[in-house]
Amino acid sequence: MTIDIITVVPDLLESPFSHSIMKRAQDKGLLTVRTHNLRNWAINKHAQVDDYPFGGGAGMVLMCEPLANAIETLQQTTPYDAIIYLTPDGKTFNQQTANTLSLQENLLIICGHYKGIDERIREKYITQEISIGDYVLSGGELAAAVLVDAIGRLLPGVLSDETSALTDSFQDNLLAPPVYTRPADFRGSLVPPILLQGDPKKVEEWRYEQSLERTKTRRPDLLNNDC
Ligand code: 6GU
Repeated sequence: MTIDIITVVPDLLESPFSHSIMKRAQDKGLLTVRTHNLRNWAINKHAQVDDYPFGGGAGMVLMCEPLANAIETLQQTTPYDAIIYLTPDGKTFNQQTANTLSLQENLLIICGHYKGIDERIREKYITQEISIGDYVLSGGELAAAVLVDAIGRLLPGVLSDETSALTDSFQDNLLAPPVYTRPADFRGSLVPPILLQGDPKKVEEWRYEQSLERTKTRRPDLLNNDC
């Protein structure tokens, strides 16, 4: 899968994909992440990509021309399955959306900044608008890192069997059960004995019960929810 990201702060997106699972996904050739600096398509020698909002008010707006040119340039070499704009007024991101997007071949992500992007770009190019939650970030870059991570780890071959995404919280609308590692006795605090007894079926049952219990108490909304 290839994910292209258009941003005014490409530096912000350097580290998140350079470590751990995202790095491995790229090293294995399963995921390609390319960031593109919107200023490469600036309208003048001042590297201008934003301007004051018509009608007045605080903040700047990313202009049509640089974004249109950036998107159209990238489209010349990559047929995008989705062009995603990251914005607090988009649809809230969840595991279901991550699953669906992980089945695509080529994604283009647009990071907004300041007050956002000119509405005409949204109307003309954007196929999907996504928010990562009900709070406001200063730009879409951190949201892009969240999306790429959540999607990238789902690509076949990225996770090993042991870390399989199939047992993730939310993959079955249940929160993950508690986990323990050595020592079995930490300052008198003991690991649940069933985990030490070596009966995989019992362990599986216990984990399921714990998941259910945890979901009931912490996130009852997930239990009657088919998304
Ligand atoms: Cl996608 N962008 C910004 N700027 N703020 C957000 C967001 C996105 N999702 C939640 N807050």
